[in-house]
Amino acid sequence: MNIVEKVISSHLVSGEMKAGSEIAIKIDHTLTQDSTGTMAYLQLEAMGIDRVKTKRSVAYVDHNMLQAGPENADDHKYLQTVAAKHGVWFSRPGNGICHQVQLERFSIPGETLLGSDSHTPTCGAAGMLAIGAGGLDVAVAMAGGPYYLTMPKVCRVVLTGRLHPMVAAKDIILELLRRVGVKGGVGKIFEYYGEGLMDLSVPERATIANMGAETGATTSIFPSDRKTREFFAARGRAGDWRELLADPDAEYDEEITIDLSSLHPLAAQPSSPDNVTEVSKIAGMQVDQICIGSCTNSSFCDMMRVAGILAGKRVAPNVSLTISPGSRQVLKALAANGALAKLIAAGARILECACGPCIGMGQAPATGAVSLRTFNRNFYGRSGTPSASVYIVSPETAAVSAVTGHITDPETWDGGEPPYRVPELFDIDDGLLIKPLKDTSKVEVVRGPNIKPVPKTAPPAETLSGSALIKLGDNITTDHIMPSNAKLLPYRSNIPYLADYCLTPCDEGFPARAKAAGGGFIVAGENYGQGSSREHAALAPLYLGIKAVLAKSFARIHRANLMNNGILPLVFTSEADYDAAAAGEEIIIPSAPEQIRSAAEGKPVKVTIGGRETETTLDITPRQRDILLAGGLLNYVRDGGV
Ligand code: MIC
Ligand code: SF4
Repeated sequence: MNIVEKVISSHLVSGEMKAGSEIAIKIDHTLTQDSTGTMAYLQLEAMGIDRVKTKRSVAYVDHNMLQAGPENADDHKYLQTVAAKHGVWFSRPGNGICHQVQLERFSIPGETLLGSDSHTPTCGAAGMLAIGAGGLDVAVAMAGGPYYLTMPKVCRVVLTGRLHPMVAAKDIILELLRRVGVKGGVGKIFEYYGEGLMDLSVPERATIANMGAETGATTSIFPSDRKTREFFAARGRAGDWRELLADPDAEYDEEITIDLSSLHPLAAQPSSPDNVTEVSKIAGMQVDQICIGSCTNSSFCDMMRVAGILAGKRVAPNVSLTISPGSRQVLKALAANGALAKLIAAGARILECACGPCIGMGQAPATGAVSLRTFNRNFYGRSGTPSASVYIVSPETAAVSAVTGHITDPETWDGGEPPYRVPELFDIDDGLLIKPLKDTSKVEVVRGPNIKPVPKTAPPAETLSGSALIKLGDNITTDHIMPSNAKLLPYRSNIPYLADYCLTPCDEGFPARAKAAGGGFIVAGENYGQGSSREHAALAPLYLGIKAVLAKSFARIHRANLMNNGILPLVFTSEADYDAAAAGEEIIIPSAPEQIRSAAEGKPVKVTIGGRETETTLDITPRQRDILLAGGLLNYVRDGGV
């Protein structure tokens, strides 16, 4: 068996491990973060569960950290108390970015993790099967339910050769993105293999597993080998390590080979992670801002390479450089070995261990600025400044460019690759992790005024009708559908407020039009809903009365989020039907419940668009049929479904 099959077969609850068929797996661990977590715990509470049933569930606070008003702190209080009430670990603000901390403290090779964040696959670096999902799916897993997914194809990524100095793990994943694009991983798991792995530490593998999410893949996974054992030992967790390798005769659905020695530093240009070019081709471009950090590149190794490059140098006068270490463990190690002092001396602006600028929580660049970031997404508007041009690069490229003031190929840097030493044993300090209580009977859940109830869903009406409220192109991200920035993130627990910003980066008038019409439909192109796991990108449309989205194709997590909230994800069967559809046209789906039933038997769903009879597909399993007929997953679970 390959690694994916080994983990799935040992967790299989139902279904057959055949690519394309529905399977359900047992979830050992869950994680939530604050911007998706409030909804997930409100949903868990609505299920009436006293205590989570997983081996370990952790609630992190890492996104909503600006606290410009009481809303963020209200959410933190709710999360801390609701976690305590339900036997969930709580990672306090300041402890670090969820994926970094989960990898360092809680990853276990061969076990499963479901997280309400699309970068949950980060723990695949340590041989976990780690999958991102909507908050409601995670709530169901916390309540002990299995996680349903389509058995993905397994694509083996063979890494041969060795990286040149100053070429980084980030360049490997950018190369994969250059080859497969932002939807090339849909329906797949990337399983890594090859001699090239021997030079990649777990944090470097984590950069790759993390950003595999940008291909649309279900997840990415690495073997648990000697390197993995070193990682666990250095974190005082040797006992959690176990070997996990593919069998020598393992089979794969697909294979991609990357010769590491052929790679040079790469950059994703605005505004898509797959718009990749060589750094040498854009070298010389003046830079205004450089941000180093995020769950992709904030490990101890990343920070040490940056500190080595910046040591004894000064940030160029035209550049504002921010650095956010990924966790308190990383920050303490940098403080102890003097690297932090070097970063400060070079003029870096040290930010707290959190997502920060990656999700537009502060550090929005100047109008029209060029911003170089070591993050994973450069979607339009995500930095908080729509006119800014955001490039995604490695920490090496970022640090070297911070000194020169313009985009610089680190292979031309005469200092070469700075050496650094990884501690044999990190300072283990879990002081900001609060363990679950045995007796939770005295815990009071605190709900500030910012915590609003989850919108209710209802079973579909006999006829669904309304107009096409908007027509969109390809690759619409969840950052378009439900933008997140310092002004909006505080309202993640307040759907009525957020709904007024739904799809506004595409069309300012959308929310008002949807409200005036009492709801309707969205028409979109390929890969609709790529990016984040935020359920809000389904909840806000639900609140605005959206009944179905008609698209050429959907991103995995968003498609599940739509169905979980009772919204139909219909797929055009012909290009011409999409081309012909126009905003404002009337859309009618007759006999909706009946058509949902027959869709589960493989029949097309008939839709009238502007008077034209059109066939769409709704590729659903019997369980998904029942979820849609119940008006969403919460109703389905409440009615006794699993
Ligand atoms: C992101 O990187 O887009 C986020 C913010 O972490 C999201 C979660 C969210 O929207 O809260 C994600 O990746 O799922
Ligand atoms: Fe946080 Fe950015 Fe990672 Fe999302 S991608 S979890 S916002 S650091």
